[in-house]
Amino acid sequence: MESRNEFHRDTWVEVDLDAIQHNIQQIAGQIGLDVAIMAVVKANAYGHGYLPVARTALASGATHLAVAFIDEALFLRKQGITAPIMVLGASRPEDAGIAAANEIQLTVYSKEWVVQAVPHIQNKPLLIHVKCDTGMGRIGLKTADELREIEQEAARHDTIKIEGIYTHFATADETDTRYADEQAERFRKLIDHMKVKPPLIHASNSAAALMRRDSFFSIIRFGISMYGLSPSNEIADKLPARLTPALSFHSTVVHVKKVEPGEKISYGSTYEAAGQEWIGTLPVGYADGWIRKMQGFEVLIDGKRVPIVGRVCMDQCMIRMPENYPVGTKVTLIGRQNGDAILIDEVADHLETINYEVACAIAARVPRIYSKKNKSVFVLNSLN
Ligand code: PMH
Repeated sequence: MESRNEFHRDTWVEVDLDAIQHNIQQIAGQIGLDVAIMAVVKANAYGHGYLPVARTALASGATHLAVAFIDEALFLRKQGITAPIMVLGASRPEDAGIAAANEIQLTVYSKEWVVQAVPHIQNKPLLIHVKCDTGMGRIGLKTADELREIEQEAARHDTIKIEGIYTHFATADETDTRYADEQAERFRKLIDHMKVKPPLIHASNSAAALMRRDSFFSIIRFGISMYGLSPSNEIADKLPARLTPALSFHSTVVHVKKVEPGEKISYGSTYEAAGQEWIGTLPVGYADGWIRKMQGFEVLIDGKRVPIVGRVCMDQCMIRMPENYPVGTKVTLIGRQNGDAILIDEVADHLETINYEVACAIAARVPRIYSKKNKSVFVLNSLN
């Protein structure tokens, strides 16, 4: 695969590609053979790395990829990905030509967009997915009239083909299904109005794919749970599949000191040693996505939980250690050590956010190490 890039810092992310394969196999077992899987790899594959995740997903049964923007799709094409890629976000009509030339499928939700896009398309046709806003309130058309207008306009041009129609749930990750039921019903009604049903009809994100059998249609858009994470805390213990988190986050003690009672640690001197304490310094900070709010949370060292003390700096933070662990000792920020584990959900709870945001926030400068069948296969360092 990729050439083995070196990196020179003691903080890294590990991505277990077998876990991604396992999670895709789990969902494939749930949805059955007649439903396809679109792997959602936007935002650097939720922080896991575009290319290794895209390749693993395609090798594990996904047939399509989804990203948010054309630039992400172009990046995948440049790296040699030939599978169908769709863009979930809004694109400019002027970019219809470059999308078509690169076989990138776009999201469309107005007739005007089609009219403006057509002059930009040259040889290859543009495949579009019509987005319906059934209650998410983000992008999409709402009425059968708007849908008919797009269908009619697309039918007038050989260069535009409606490949799909889709919607997105706002509350599929909640146990109360009423709002999602309404969305599904609105979506079904809109599909009924279509003169010609397109090849792909889709609605399910991970939560709907896991929790709503009525919403599979022809393909699901599988994001967060491909990475082994629950779409929400609310449904975490109700999931029908056994998911394995793919990402872990590690650092290393790079400096150790014994401090005396009253000595202060880090900016603002917010932490004061209560007694004689062993303080370790880690080369990870808020510029890596390990944000200042992590102060007061814990990390694992030697299988034990220890507190982060003092303010988190841009590139470093400090921990209080129960004993004199030597420089070079591995520290786990997210993941397992011996019997204990710090789950990404726990970090998200501490930060009053969701697991999606924690994964996406791990900065590009943190090297990613990929493993397959327990072997390290390659290192991706965005700085190379
Ligand atoms: N489809 C669309 C249109 C999406 O925006 C997303 C995720 C997915 C599918 C995949 O969802 P999942 O990761 O829950 O499986 N989009 C976002 C978002 O915009 N904010 O958080 C997740």
